[in-house]
Amino acid sequence: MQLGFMSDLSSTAADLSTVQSQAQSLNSILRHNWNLKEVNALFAMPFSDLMFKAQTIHRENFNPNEVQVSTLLSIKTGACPEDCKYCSQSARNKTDLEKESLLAVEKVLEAAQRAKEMGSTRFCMGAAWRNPKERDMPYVLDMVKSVKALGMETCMTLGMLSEDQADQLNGAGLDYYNHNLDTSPEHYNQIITTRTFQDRLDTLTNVRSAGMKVCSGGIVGLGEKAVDRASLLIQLANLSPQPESVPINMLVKVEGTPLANIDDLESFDFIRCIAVARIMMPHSHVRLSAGRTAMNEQMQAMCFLAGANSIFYGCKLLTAENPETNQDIALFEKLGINTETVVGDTERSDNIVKTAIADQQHSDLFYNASV
Ligand code: SAM
Ligand code: DTB
Ligand code: SF4
Repeated sequence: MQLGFMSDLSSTAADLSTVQSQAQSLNSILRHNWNLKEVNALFAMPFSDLMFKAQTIHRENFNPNEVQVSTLLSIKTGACPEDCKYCSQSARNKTDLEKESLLAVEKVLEAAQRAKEMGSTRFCMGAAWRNPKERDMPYVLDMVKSVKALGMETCMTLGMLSEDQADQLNGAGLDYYNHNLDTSPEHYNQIITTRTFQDRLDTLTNVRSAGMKVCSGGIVGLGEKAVDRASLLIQLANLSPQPESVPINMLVKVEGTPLANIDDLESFDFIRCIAVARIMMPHSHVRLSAGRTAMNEQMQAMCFLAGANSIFYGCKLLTAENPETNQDIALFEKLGINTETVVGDTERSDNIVKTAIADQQHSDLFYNASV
């Protein structure tokens, strides 16, 4: 009788664990057919319920106490022909920015080495281009190969890419290509008119077909409506496969841009956006991206709770300020967060970097890059 009771109990426990694991896989299921009604409903959930759902999904897929850290470098700054209304680098915006030609590979490598020493695992190189010109390609390919040789993951964001350019970057070993959708298709024309939303999707297709990982997200706080944030996330989540990395940028308001004086986005709306991105893209790294200097530690902690598990690390983004590294280290310590590691061959990397720097010793620091 007792045995029977025990065996009933153990079969109940087995059933429970099956139900739990089914519930778990249902929670984390990857879907590419999200619709506005259900995403609006996620945004409308009571805050605590939304955070609980996002954190549950986060824990099913990631170590909740690990954050991936990437460092950014602007390899070509300003004088961009595009008209992105948020951007310090658009030639149409009258900002104080000093423009710079494409950096020499040696300079890029030095910055990557510093980033690596700081504990960054991915080095992201950004250029203020509509798209790279053919004459730029040998330089950027060289940058990819050299940074990769350090044992770091590489990422670039150079604007639109043709199929051939995407293949070349993939051939050089580029791991990730960042190209953001920026905002919803419905709000898009308020923000950029010099390239279409479809152009952006086409670049993402070229990146994916070439075999690279996709980093794509957007900006919030551009004066969009709540429904635009839902619509942007639908565009991202319904990509198949979903982007491996999803940067959610809070607008950095830059003097001289048309959005310099726009109203701040309510903090909870930003956190909700991270949580909904986590729920819709359970396997992606969601990056708490630009705008952290305007957030206090508590807000950033809420973003990690909502499922953000990547940040830009280092005191500068492309042109804007980012928190100082010692502030980030202190925050991670307070929260018990560790950084994700990438295993590489350090000795080999050190030799390659020394040779590459020696090779470059006599080259100019800048060359006359395309705008
Ligand atoms: N020129 C390339 C392009 O636009 O594709 C690459 C560099 S661009 C600066 C990369 C992304 O940074 C933009 O798509 C946008 O999402 C983000 N970004 C630029 N300026 C920003 C700002 N002021 N605040 C927040 N995000 C910004
Ligand atoms: C992304 O989504 N955010 C980064 C990166 N991709 C290239 C850029 C943020 C730029 C912030 C404003 C600036 O530094 O000029
Ligand atoms: Fe800025 Fe990139 Fe737009 Fe140029 S294309 S204005 S760099 S966001």
